[in-house]
Amino acid sequence: MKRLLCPSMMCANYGHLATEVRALDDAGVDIFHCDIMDGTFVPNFTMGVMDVQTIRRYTDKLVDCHLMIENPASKVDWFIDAGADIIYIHPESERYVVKTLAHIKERGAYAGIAINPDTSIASISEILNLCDYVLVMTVNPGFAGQKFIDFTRKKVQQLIELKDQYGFKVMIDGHCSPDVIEDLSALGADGFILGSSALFKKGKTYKELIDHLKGE
Ligand code: S6P
Ligand code: MG
Repeated sequence: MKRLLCPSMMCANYGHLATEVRALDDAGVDIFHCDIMDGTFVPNFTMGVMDVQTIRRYTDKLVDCHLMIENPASKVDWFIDAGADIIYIHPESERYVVKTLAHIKERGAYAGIAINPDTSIASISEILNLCDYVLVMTVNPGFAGQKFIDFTRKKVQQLIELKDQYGFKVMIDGHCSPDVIEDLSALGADGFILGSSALFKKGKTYKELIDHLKGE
């Protein structure tokens, strides 16, 4: 099964963002992953609307926005207008998740949820049928370069068992090293967010790294 490889753009070199986007696109990545934080839902600030606009300008590939913000309902339009194809919201931060996922789809984008390590599958079972993508956080959201939280592997496995019935893709975010990618890909995960563990500042070209990570 083809793996979806998704560079985490908060790890890119912002002094040369256009060059980075073009090089990653040429290397064969699938989805550009944009981490949007508000300093409240997670203790950090990273990318914003203008960064998404810039990335959109330099690639025709899919662009996702992972909204790590409180009350995302009032902000999803900003990111769809900026050119995002996929919007992930955290159900932990939104009171009316069903309504917001439906709105994302009405706007013509793909709807996704991102779930924290402490969010159970039982608590999201009602909304899985509205999701095109489920992004499983295998670290606590907020920062790149963290350690993989081992107990999240079981949740990945459970979601893989449900994905065909509901029709969503299982995406993994947090410490996706080459070993983690091999392991979870063999289980049936569809895609991986690539940050400091597999893609950036590795002393090799993006093409060399992506060719290897494709595992074909
Ligand atoms: C973290 C964020 C992620 C990171 C990515 C970094 O809150 O959602 O997308 O950017 O996980 O990858 P790594 O390999 O440095 O853990
Ligand atoms: Mg992310």
